[in-house]
Amino acid sequence: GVLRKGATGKALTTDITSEMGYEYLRDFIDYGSPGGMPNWGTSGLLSGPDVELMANYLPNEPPVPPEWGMADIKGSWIVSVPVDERPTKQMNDLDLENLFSVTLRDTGELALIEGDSKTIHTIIKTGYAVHISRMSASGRYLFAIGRDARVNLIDLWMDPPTNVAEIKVGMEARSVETSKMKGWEDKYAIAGAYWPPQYVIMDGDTLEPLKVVSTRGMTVDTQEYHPEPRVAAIVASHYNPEFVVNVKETGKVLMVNYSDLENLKVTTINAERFLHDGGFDSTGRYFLVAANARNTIAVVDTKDDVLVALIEVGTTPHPGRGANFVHPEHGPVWATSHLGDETIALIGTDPVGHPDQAWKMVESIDGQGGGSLFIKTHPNSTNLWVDTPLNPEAEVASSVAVFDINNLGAEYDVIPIGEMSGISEGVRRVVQGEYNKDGTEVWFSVWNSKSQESAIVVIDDATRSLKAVIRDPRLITPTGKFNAYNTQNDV
Ligand code: DHE
Repeated sequence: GVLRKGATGKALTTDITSEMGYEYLRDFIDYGSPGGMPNWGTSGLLSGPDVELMANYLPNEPPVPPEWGMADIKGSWIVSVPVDERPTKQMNDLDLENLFSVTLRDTGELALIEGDSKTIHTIIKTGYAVHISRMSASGRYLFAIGRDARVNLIDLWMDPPTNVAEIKVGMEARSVETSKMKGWEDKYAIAGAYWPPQYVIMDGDTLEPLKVVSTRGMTVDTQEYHPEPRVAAIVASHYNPEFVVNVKETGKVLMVNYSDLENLKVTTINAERFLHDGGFDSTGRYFLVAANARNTIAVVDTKDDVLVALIEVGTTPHPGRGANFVHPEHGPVWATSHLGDETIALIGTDPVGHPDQAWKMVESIDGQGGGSLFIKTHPNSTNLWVDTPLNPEAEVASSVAVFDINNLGAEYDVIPIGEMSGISEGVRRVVQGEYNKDGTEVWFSVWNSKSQESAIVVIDDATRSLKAVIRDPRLITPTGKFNAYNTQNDV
């Protein structure tokens, strides 16, 4: 956080950094750590002088950034294409369901890539170091959030798809979502900010800011005040007109009911500190979120709005949205990999059919190593793909492990995605598998630094063999890929 109080990583307040000293800080930034800190220097992401500058900066007191209230939020709001000037039907011939929105992190852009032809259709300017994309419930609108807290609203019906509104909900942010409850489709959007620690509810088709709510408050365990409880993952409930807002430093899950914004009802569920990312179980009722620095997965019932369980897993779980599949012995499970160790934890998610396994870690299997960020499968697949982009070993960072979900005890295959890309320069971190709509292909980013070439490698899921490589000079630092249908339907 901006106050450097620590969450996934340790605190970097000046009492600690001055004790560590310049050389320690420099080497740590240079080489990274097995706990998940990237090797910024040796990977070439930061130059030598940049690393030295950062090591010199850290013993200085962090400046407290300004607040960003409704007047600032409203002042940043632009509707470039008003609703009545937008098309009333899809004007392009894109297969919108199999479209991929790809984060081009370091250029602050999205590439819209056609799933079938695998060509870049449009590049769209977004916020700084754009982070995630989310689809509206109808599938018409695409929302993106930049690390500078800029939300972009893109109308996929326009030819070409175009930014129709934008707004800045804070100074720094990571999450955006739209209302998905039946009867409320496309009505509202929400974005969560890291700084100031707050969330903002907006009109779904204009981004007009309607409500801003601070998340500052007491931690869940020691019940002490925290000045910077950042908003991490946000998902939309399918059971109630609510957003599920995960507050990192206080460890609370806020069920924010959007049916009456004037008399806002928020159910606060006490979970565990350092909530970060997570996803639904296969039924869409339970949300499983990693309290990563507590090695715990919290399970929230989004129908009854209660905490179901806190489950201890491996070191620093990082599921992305996690992976749901039916385990041959334990029934439906949800899986996460870890930043801090090589394990993959499987959690039973079927309290009715498999009550003995429900909300327990039923199995832990070993993958290639730590530094994993994302795990993926698809209802039509029997493969479980596990990336390891932050592993300090270049070979592990540039390949993925794939398991047969019907025989998890068998040795996994290692697929050298970085090598398959045909690119020879850089660390070639392989990050975030994402399926196409029908679950026959899985797409991986080969993520190099801004000045080097990157690519997307498409694997045929059934044969685990190379299907296509997308190389294009515009594909600069591709990271997250969001298939429109899968994102819209929480697949
Ligand atoms: Fe992410 C999701 C925060 C660094 C790629 N990332 C998320 C979410 C949060 C988050 C809170 C969940 C959003 C949601 O569901 O609403 N990410 C952070 C950070 O705080 C962190 C650790 C540090 C930072 O400085 O931002 C961070 N993230 C990264 C990266 O470096 C990654 C690998 C590359 C990039 O593009 O920046 C990265 N994060 C992603 C992706 C998702 C994500 C691809 C969505 C995964 C999905 O399948 O839904």
